[in-house]
Amino acid sequence: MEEQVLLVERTGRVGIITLNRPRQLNALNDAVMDRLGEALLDLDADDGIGAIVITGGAKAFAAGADIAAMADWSYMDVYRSDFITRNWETIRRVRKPVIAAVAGFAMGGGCELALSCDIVIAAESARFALPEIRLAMLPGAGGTQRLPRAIGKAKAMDMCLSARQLDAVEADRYGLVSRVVADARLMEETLALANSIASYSLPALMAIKESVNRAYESSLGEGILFERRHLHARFASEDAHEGMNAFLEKRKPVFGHR
Ligand code: CO8
Repeated sequence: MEEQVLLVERTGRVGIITLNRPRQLNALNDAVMDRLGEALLDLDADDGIGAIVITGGAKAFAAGADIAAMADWSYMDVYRSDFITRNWETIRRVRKPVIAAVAGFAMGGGCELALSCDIVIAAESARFALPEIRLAMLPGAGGTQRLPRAIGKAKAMDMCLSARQLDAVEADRYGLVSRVVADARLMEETLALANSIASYSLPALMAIKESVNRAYESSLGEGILFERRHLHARFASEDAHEGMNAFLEKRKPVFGHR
């Protein structure tokens, strides 16, 4: 029987994707990353979904790219197949909020996957590292770019050059994660957050995600202009008028996600 390397479920307006290679500590091979990309795009296209959670197991969110799969590859193999760009980058096309729920090891590509998500909830057991230097490799799934943007150059250099592990408290202090929760409450807290986010107007969520991401890709002036145009566009949405009127009428808004 084919191994189910990824589990996908829907609960209310939340899609949950679980990495499921526990024996390999959820090492990320092509099968996993192809399936992850497909699952993300499916959930993104589903009108009944407002937020997506990616999680792993109790011991590992993901211990990185699958070293066993990569060990014999040549330069021409990875260049011609567009390794990483081909499937790992699919997450960048997702317009709905994506939350990583991380327990245990988030190493190498696992840490980079978490960094690609919009919000990271860490269990107390979470351990983050970019240990590629030990393999004479480099964090090549966005790690050298997203980590300094997340935690600054000094901390990022320390992690990338020394392979140092951060525990959840340190990761929280540096801004790598959004919140730290007890392991036993990881999914409960993550789903409460995801459900609350998914209850808001989807086009407004998408506009906010796009605007925050723009901060990384543009000058302040360009980013502010982008944000302002998105704000102006909110006035063309039914949900924004519903949200403001509901506030004034002291009732709960009913969003049609339009
Ligand atoms: N790839 C393949 N298999 C793995 C990986 C991995 N990344 N991590 C763990 N495994 C396997 C082990 O080989 C072992 O298998 P087996 O039982 O068959 O021997 C099983 O998972 C359990 O692992 P351990 O016995 O090592 O468990 P420990 O609790 O002793 O240690 C660690 C846990 C510390 C997480 C340890 O497994 C470890 O150091 N793993 C490797 C971490 C790592 O180096 N990650 C970075 C990989 S490179 C990467 O992610 C780069 C991505 C970006 C672009 C690609 C360019 C390289």
